[in-house]
Amino acid sequence: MRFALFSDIHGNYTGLTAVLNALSALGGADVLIAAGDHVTGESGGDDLIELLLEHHVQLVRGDSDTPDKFSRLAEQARLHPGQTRNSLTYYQGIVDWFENSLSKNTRHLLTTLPFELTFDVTPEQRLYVCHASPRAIDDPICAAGTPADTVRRAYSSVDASIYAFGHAHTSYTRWLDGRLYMNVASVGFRHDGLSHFTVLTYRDGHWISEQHAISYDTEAEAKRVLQRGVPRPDP
Ligand SMILES: [Mn+2]
Repeated sequence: MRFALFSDIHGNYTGLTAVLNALSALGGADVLIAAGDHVTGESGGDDLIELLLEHHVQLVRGDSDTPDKFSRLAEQARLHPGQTRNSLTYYQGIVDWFENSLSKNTRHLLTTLPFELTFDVTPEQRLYVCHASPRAIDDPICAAGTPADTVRRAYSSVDASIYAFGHAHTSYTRWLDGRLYMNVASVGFRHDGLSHFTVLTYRDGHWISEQHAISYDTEAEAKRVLQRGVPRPDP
């Protein structure tokens, strides 16, 4: 059984295309999973969701897939100018982008995505996938340096052999108490011109994990972002 996992595409249509091509060159996978934050940031909208569905990618919901987070941040930026990471213009721009640039169908699909997926590969081997952790869609514990006890607590409500997530845009694998924790991000919102994805294979009683980083045409993506007028975060 072979899984392909990636996360935090954040609208990077060009990066996603490169990932799908690279995956196909590697022989494909039985199950493809995108672990949330599919849109916002780079060029893709309806077209990106269509591409994912065409490739039968199973989707998990991320904290950037619906406008509520951006509405909240816009409110904070309005009340406390200069104290948020980005300006009110950016946050309000993203709220408007959801309304004006995505079809009703795409918005509906994004708001009804599951928060988690579970795959029982054997009676003993369960793969669990969510955007950040089972306790919060934006749990800030997904980076590699998180203390072991914090990680244990964050995922303790779910019993699995492998936990896959994204949210922090750095891929890694980590063994803890005989369980594997994997960050499978990110395809988009990067500064190194690379898109990351993970191939996870269960064969003859063993898991094999491969994490890939591949280049994509950053200029083509930047051009698409400009052409479409997608709001960009402040530098
Ligand atoms: Mn996120």
